[in-house]
Amino acid sequence: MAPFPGAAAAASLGPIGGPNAVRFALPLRTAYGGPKHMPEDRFQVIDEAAALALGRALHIGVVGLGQCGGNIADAFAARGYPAIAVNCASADLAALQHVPVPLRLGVGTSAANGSGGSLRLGGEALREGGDSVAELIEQVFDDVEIVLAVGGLGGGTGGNLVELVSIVADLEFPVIAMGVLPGLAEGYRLKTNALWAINELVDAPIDSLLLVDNEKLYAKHGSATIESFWPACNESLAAAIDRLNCLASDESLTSVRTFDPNDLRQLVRFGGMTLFGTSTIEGAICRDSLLVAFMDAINNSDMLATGVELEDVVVLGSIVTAGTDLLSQTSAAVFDDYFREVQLVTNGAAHRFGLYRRSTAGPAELHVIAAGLPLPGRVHDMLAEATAEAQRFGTKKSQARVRLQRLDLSPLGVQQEPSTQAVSETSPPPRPRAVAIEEAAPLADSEERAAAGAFTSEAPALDDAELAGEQDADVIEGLLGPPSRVLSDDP
Ligand SMILES: Nc1nc2c(ncn2[C@@H]2O[C@H](COP(=O)(O)OP(=O)(O)O)[C@@H](O)[C@H]2O)c(=O)[nH]1
Ligand SMILES: [Mg+2]
Repeated sequence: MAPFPGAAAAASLGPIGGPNAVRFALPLRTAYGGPKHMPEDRFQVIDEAAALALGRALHIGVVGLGQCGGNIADAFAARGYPAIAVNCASADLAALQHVPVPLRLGVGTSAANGSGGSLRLGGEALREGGDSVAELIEQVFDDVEIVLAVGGLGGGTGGNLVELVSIVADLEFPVIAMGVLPGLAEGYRLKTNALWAINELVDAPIDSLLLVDNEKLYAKHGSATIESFWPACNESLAAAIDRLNCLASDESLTSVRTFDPNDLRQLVRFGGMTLFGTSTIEGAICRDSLLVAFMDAINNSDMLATGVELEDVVVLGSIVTAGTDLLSQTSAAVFDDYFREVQLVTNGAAHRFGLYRRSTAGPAELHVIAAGLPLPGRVHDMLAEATAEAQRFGTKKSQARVRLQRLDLSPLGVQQEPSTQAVSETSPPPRPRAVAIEEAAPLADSEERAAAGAFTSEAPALDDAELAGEQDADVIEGLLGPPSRVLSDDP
C-alpha cells in the first residue's frame, strides 16, 4: 500500500550519508564535540524527504527524548518528517539511522553515560541542555505547525517528557505529548517512572496526550527478532500516524466526503487523551458492521493504551475507505444510521466524518480518532500492578540473605584452611585464601571453560533497549534502595 505520493521514494531513503541523504545548507554539527553554539543561520532541510512531509495534512515535527523517543523520531524521519533526537546517552544517538546527525542532540554533563533509569539524572541533563534543545527546535522546525514530543515514560530520560514539552510550549508550538508505557513485565521501577511522568503531563501545557502501550506492541510484533523488534514497533506506530495524516493526499483515494486537514487539526489539538485506531469492516458496509468496527477501533487498539468508556469521548472523527464495489452497494442511509448509533453510544460526541473511494481491492476500513478522553484504564491498572510489585519486592528484600554462603568443596577433595578470623555481623568476611587444587586437571580451552561455566567473559548479547531499563532498575534498587524521584527525590 502506498500511503502517500512519493512513499516509495521516502521508503528508499537510505541512512544519512546515502545518495538520498537529507542535505543541510550548513556545516554539520556533531552531537558531541561540535561547536557549543548553533550557527546563526537556520539549518535548511532541503531534501525531497522534507518536501514529502509537506504533502501531509499537518506539518508535524517530531522531537524524541531518550532511547525510545529517539527511536520513534527515527521512524518518523524515515518517512520524511523533520525529527530531532535528544538524549544524554551518546550510544543511543549514534545508533539512529534516519535522524540527521546534526539533529541528534546530546545533553547533560555526563553525556556519554545516559540516565541509568534515574528520572533525577535525566531531568538534570535535560534542564542543563534546555537552551540547546530550544535553539535546535527553533532552527529546524521552521515550517512545522505542531510538535509531537515523544519519550518512553518508564525511562530515566524519556520519563522527563514534561520538561521537553515545556521547552516546546515556550516556543509557542502546539504540542502533542506521545508517551510510551512500559509493558506488563517491565517491573515496578519503570512503571513508577511512567506513572510519575503521566501525572506531570496531566498538568503540562499540551494540546493532547497519546499513550502508546508497549504491551500491545509486544503482542503485535513479539515474533520479530530481538534486533528488529523495536524498529518494527516504531515503524508501525509512525505508519499509523502518517496514514491518518496523509489520507487527503493519497493518490489511491478519491474523496466522497472530505475529512479535511482542519478536521484533523482540531481533533488532535482538542485536549485530554487522544486515541486512534483502524479496524476492518467485515463484509458489506451496513450500520452494524460500521458500529462493530467503531467499537473495535476504540477498544482494541493494537498500539495505544485502551480502557475508556465510549461515553467519555467528546469529539471524534471516523473515516471510511472502501473499494468501488462495496461503495456502489451502500446506501447513504447506512451512514446516517451509523451517525445516530455513534451519537447514542458516545452520549452525544461531536462527530466528523470522511469517506474515500479506494482504487485498491480488499475489505473496507474504518479509521477512528477519539479525543477529550480521560486517562485510560490501562494506566489505573499499571498503578495497581506497580503497587503490588513494589510491595512484593519490599518484602523480598527485607527477607533476603545479604551475605553470600561459602560452598562445601570437600566432596571434591579440596582442602581449605579454616578461616581464623571470626566473622561478625559488622565485619566483612575475610578474603578466602588461595588453595592448591592438585587433583583437578586444568581446563584446556575457553570452550571447555565456558561449558563448565567458568570465567566466561562474554555476556549474552541482549538488546539494551529491551533490557537495560529493567536491569538498571534492579541493580540500582539492590545497591541503593529506590532512588526514584517519585519515591525519594523531589517529586
Ligand atoms: N516502543 C518502543 N519502546 C521502547 C523503545 N526503546 C525503549 N523502549 C521502552 O521505553 C521505555 C524507556 O526506555 P529507554 O527509552 O531506554 O529509557 P531512556 O533512554 O532513559 O529514556 C521502556 O519501557 C522501554 O521498554 C523503542 O524503540 N520503541
Ligand atoms: Mg535504554
